[in-house]
Amino acid sequence: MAAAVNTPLPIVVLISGRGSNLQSIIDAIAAGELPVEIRAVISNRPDAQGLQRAARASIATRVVDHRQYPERMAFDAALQAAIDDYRPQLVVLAGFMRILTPALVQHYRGRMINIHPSLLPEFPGLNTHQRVLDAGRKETGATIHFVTEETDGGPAILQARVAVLTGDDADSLAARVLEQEHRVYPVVIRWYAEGRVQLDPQGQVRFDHDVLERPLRLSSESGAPC
Ligand code: NHR
Ligand code: GAR
Repeated sequence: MAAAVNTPLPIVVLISGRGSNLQSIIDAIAAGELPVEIRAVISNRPDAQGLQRAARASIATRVVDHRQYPERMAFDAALQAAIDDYRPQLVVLAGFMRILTPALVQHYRGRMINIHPSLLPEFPGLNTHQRVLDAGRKETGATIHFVTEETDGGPAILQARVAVLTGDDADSLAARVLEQEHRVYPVVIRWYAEGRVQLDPQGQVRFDHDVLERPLRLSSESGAPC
């Protein structure tokens, strides 16, 4: 029992680009704040900057280039085989930009999470910050959720809120939301590693065994869930 508690949770991180969320996870592990081991970072783009971040941290990297696969099913089969080579207990989507097929999603049911830069269920999909601005919203944020067949529609674990300011453009808004992403993603991954967050058989999120009626937030003062 004691040994199991001290064993870091093996994870695989999927990226498509810059990898700043990946970096926040790497940094939290290095700081001793996150009891996980990144077994591999897998990108669908060979030029993703996050691959260099992984290499710098001596983490294994793989590329499964979606352009080499004529169909989504074939890409996802190759991706799933690559992930399973590392036997992760959790798969973390961090700026991963390809919609995943039901077969892959079902294979990792309850073991795959994503961070999306809006307050879901509002503004799923791409180009979120510009759409938030065009809609005249005063508030936006980020949502961490379990991945299901419905893109950006899986049950939410935690949301971080960000005010939209006068004069914001998509870039300034994205930067402030990203700061919050870097703060909250390592915390939720830690909860998962500690067994505090689970997807139950009914498809509901449980936190410390209780069903979540709404997504958690993090108190900005104490960092405690609320
Ligand atoms: N897959 C499933 N099944 N469910 C989710 O919740 C998923 C998912 C795959 C990715 C991330 C998501 C986001 O946070 C994510 C969640 C890409 C697209 C998209 O339209 C939409 C949502 C997300 C990621 N991608 C285009 C596609 O045709 C390609 C875009 C590109 O390659 O640049 O796959 O926003
Ligand atoms: C993040 O803001 C993430 O929420 C978003 O892309 C950015 C990736 O940044 N994800 C999506 O839009 C998924 N479709 P990063 O590569 O620096 O972590």
